[in-house]
Amino acid sequence: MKIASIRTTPVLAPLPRAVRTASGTIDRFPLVLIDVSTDSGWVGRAYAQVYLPELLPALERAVASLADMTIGLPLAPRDVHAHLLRRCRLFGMKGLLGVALGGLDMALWDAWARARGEPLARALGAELRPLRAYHSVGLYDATAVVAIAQETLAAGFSGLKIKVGFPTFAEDLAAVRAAKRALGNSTALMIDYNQSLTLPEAMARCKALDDEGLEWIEEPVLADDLEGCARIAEALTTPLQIGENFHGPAEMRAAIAARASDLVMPDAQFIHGVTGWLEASALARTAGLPMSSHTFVEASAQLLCATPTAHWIEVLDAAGGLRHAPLNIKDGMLMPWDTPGIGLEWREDRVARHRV
Ligand code: SMN
Ligand code: MG
Repeated sequence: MKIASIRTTPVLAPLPRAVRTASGTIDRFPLVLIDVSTDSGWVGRAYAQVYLPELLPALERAVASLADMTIGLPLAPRDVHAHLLRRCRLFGMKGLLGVALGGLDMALWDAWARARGEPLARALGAELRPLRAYHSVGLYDATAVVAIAQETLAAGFSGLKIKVGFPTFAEDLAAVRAAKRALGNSTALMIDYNQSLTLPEAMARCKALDDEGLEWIEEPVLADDLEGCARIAEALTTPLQIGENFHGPAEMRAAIAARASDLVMPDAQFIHGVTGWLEASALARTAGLPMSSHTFVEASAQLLCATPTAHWIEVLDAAGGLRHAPLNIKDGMLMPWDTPGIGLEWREDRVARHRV
């Protein structure tokens, strides 16, 4: 079976509500939908995402350019991945190109699993199982966060992650305490600074939050300041979480070597797709690090089933407004879909409406 053609569709996917972070707001999710067709008629679907609408054309071009290098190759996702890494060695595989590789890789594995008639997890040798799920939302002050926490409980999540990084620490603390009070003791609370603090400010704020019963503190400083991350992790009892900005498994290896965090949460596209995730999950296992996901809830659900140290699945449903199947969350857990591949089918009417 050979790769026959690859179609890219840029969209601005609607969200139930904007995601405000300390490092910018996402109103609609800029996605490139990727459809791989094979000469046997199997189709694979995935998407890549970029947080800025202005970068959507560049991401689409990056996906299409890599796709051009794969036409006519056998549908063997690991071999195609190795081929693309080799072709791009002189330039490197970071930023937009790495993200394009990640999206394309997911679409190829999707086609590969569909051709076997199995959900991706099962095709990778793992059984489907419920995954501990948390609701991931933006930045809310102490008043607004209460309604979000109540919604999280009603929707049956095991946890809630809120953004922090207000101008003052007092505002962060007030939001954390209000969320915690509304959630009660049996629902976890995580917080995410989205790299917004300097090292001294992060050290001060994180230490002051250390007794608030948080499940983790995420990205307090620049994600590539591995030494700064390690110093904060060392100073805290609360676990430090990073990983959404690991560009490929090699960056995760470097972070582990630097003891930059207690937990890891690679992003399925930034880590270079299914192939990169499998490498990353092996690194997490040998280092003994719990591994969670970042966005990409559909692919991540399948992948976490095959991840030895699987921890939490993030539910930030970037493509939910364009997709047929709803997410299945019950008793705090997300149940991965028992359908071939990753399980993405687009609602074509919605895709047409949100196409750029
Ligand atoms: C995040 C980053 C970018 C878009 C949405 C959410 C965030 C997360 O850092 O951890 O979900
Ligand atoms: Mg984050």
